[in-house]
Amino acid sequence: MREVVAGAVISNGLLLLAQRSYPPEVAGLWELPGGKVEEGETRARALERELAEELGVDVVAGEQIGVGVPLKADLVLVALLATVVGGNPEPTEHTAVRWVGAGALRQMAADGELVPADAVWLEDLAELLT
Ligand code: DCM
Repeated sequence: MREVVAGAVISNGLLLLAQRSYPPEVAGLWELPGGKVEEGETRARALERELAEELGVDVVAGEQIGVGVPLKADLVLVALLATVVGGNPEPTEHTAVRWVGAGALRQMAADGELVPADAVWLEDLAELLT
């Protein structure tokens, strides 16, 4: 089973979202940024690496939030809390980033603006933001 790890990066009570640029089915939708866990890598290390690569930000990964979400038969998506310890997120692979509170996050979910897999975590995330 392979894993994709996504970061619930929270700073000053706001959650970091990144807008996908590909593939076409989800381009324009917003996600918790992350990527695939490589062989021999911990989830935490993978998240720290991915956020450095994709957003140029140093984070420390923490606890899992929410449930694992199956993406394919052999691929599961897991979210970890993360704290920024250096840098400001600047998208390199994403179209944009934004910081949202619970209200804006709920509105985006209601408007279908979140990547479907990530929308499963709405209540977990909203709770962390209130
Ligand atoms: N993915 C997702 N939600 C995230 C991060 C990733 O649903 N927060 C999915 C999209 C791809 C797979 O995980 O199917 C790998 O992500 P990427 O294309 O960013 O490497």
